[in-house]
Amino acid sequence: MSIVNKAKQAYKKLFPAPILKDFPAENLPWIDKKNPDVDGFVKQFPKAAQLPYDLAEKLRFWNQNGYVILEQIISDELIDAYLADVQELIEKHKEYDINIRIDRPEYRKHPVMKIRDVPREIIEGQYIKIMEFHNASVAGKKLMLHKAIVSFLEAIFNQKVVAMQSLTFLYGSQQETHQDFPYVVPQVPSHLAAAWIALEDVKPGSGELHYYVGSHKVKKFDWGNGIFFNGESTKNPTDFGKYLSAECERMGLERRTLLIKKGDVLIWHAALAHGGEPILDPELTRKSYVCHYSSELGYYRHRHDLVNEPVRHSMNGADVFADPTLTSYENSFKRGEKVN
Ligand SMILES: O=C(O)CCC(=O)C(=O)O
Repeated sequence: MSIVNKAKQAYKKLFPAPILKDFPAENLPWIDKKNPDVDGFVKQFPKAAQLPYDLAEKLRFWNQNGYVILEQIISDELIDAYLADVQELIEKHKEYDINIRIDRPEYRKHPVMKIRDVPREIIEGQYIKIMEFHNASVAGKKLMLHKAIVSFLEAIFNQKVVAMQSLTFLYGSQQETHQDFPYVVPQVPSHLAAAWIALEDVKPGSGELHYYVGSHKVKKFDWGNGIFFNGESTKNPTDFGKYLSAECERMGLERRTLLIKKGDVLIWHAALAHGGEPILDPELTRKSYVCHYSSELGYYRHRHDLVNEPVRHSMNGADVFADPTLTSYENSFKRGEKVN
C-alpha cells in the first residue's frame, strides 16, 4: 500500500466520517425543502422566460414526482452527429484508450476496460456502457450541456451546473432497480441529478428504463454503514434493489416504463428509484446517453485530480471538466462543431 493510502486510512481511523441516514439538511436544494416557493423562485430566475417549457409547472412536478420529461428539445442533427461519433469510435476502437464498462460474467474481474482491448462484437453487444465519451466528442458535450437541460438543473440547484460524467448505451442496461446517490457521490451528495437523452425512439421490448413515480421521497436504504455504497458496506446492490422495490410497492408508488422519442429527455432526481427492464427482443437497440450533474458547490475538482483547478469547458452557463488523464482526445471528434 502506498504511503498516501496508508495516511488516508490512518486519518479515517482517527476521524471517521459521520454515518449519514439521509442527505444533510443544511445544503439540500431549495426545491427539496418543505413547501418550496416555486412561483417566487421562477419570478427571479432570468432564464425562465426563454425556455421551451413552463418552468414553474416542471418544478412542481419534479418536487412531487422526482423527475420531469422535456419533450422534443434536442435536434436530430445534434443526435445524429453524436451517433456518428460513437460509430467512428467503435470502428476505430483499436486507436482509443477510452474506457468501457462490460457487465458480462467473463469480465467480472475487470469490468472496466480500454475500448482498444475489447473485441468489436463485444463492444456492439449488450451489457456495455461507453464511459465519458463527452470528453472526446464535441457533440457529446453539446448534448450534455444543452440549454434546456442545464437551465432546468440550474433552477433545481439554484447554482451553476457542473456535469460530472456520461454513459452511452446501445442496448438497454437491464440494471437492477437502484438510486444513483449511493454510487455517484459529489462533495454535496444531494446536489446530484441525471439526464437520460433518447438517441432514438424507445421501442417496447428493448429493455426500457423503469422508474417509480415519487420514489425520491422513500426512506433511504442503510448499507450497514450509512447511505453510500463503498468498501465498508455490509449490504450489496441486490439487497438495495429488493429494498427499493418492496418499499415502493408498500407505498403504492406507480412503476412506469420510459417510452420516449428521439430528442426527448428524462431528468431524474438523485434519489429516484429506477432500473432497466429485461430485453425481450434482442434485435432491438435502445440508444441512449445518460449524464450525471452536480452544482459548482457539489463538484469543484475532477475526480481524477483532486488537487489542481480543473480545465473547464463551458456552454449555456454550465461547465464540464476536461479529463486530466486523457487530454489528447479532448474534443477530437469534431462533428458537433457545426450543429446545435
Ligand atoms: O438506461 C438504463 O437502463 C439505466 C441507466 C441508469 O440506471 C443509470 O445510468 O444510472
